Amino acid sequence: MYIDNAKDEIRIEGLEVYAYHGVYEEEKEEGQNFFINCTLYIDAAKPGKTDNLEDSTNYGEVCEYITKWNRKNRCDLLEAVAERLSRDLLLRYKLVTAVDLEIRKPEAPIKLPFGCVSVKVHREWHRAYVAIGSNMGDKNKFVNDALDILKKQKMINITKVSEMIITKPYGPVEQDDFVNGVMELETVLSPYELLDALHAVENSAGRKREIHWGPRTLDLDIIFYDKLVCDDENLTIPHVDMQNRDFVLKPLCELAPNFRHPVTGKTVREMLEELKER
Ligand code: PH2
Ligand code: MG
Ligand code: MG
Repeated sequence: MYIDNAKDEIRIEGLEVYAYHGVYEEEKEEGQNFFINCTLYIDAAKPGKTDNLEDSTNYGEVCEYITKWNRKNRCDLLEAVAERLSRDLLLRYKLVTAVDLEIRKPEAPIKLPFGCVSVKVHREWHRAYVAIGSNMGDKNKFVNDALDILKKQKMINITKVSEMIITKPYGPVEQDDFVNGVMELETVLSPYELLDALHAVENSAGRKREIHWGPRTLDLDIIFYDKLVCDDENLTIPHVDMQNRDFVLKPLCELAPNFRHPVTGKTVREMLEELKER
C-alpha cells in the first residue's frame, strides 16, 4: 500500500533458507543455503503509540513467509528470486510501503576463493494518476471494461475514479465527442511496466493506432507517477500537455486538487483556474 510518510524500518538479517535456485543442474538437484536480508518500510508511529501488534507487521510471520516462498518457488537467477519475492511481500503485507531485499548465496558454484555473491533490489508502491478517454463506439462500455480489467490486476489497485464527463474534441482533428475521466491508482509496477499494462488494456478495446490524435476506442495516459519527471522517446511524465487540457484537469481536480506538478510546482486546482482564465 502507498503511504506518503513511511520512513521507518523493520529489518530482518541473515535469515537462512535451504532452496533450489540456480542455473546449474547440481544446484537444482542438491540445493544450497541462501541468506536473506530484508528491510520493510513502514510507519512505526501508530504501533509505537498503541503497542499493539495488529497495527504493525509481524516480522516472525514475514520470516515464515519468506521461508515457505523459497520452498515453493524455484528460479534460475538471484535477480528473479529478488524481483518476485519482493513484489509478493509488497502484495501480501499491506502496511509495508517498500522493501529492500538481498538474496545472498555464499556457496555458489564458483571455482575461486570468494566471500559471497548476492543480488539486492528495492521495490515499492507508487501512486499514479491515469487519464481515460474514449470517442468511438460504445464509449462508456470501453471505459467501464477498462476499469474492470485493471481492477483484476493484483499489481494495480485503483483507489479513486472521477466522474466521467463528455467533452468536445481538443486539437486539430475533427471527431466525435469524448467521454473523459481520471483514475488514481497504487501500483508496484515501474512506469514502463505500467505503460505496457495500459497499452494491453487499450489493445483489448481494439485500439488501432492510425491517425495521430485521431478517434480512439480507448486512451489511457499516465499523467503523474509519484513526483517522477521522465522524458524519453517512449514515455513522458508528467503528461506534456496536461496543463492545457480541461478534460484532464477537471476530473483530476476532483481526485487530487492539491497535488503539485513536480516541474512547475503548481497544484492541479491552480492549473485548472489558470486554464479557465485564458
Ligand atoms: N484526447 C486527445 C485529443 N483530443 N479531446 C478530448 N476532449 N478528450 C480527449 O481525451 C482527447 C481529445 C489525444 O489523446
Ligand atoms: Mg491522450
Ligand atoms: Mg495516449
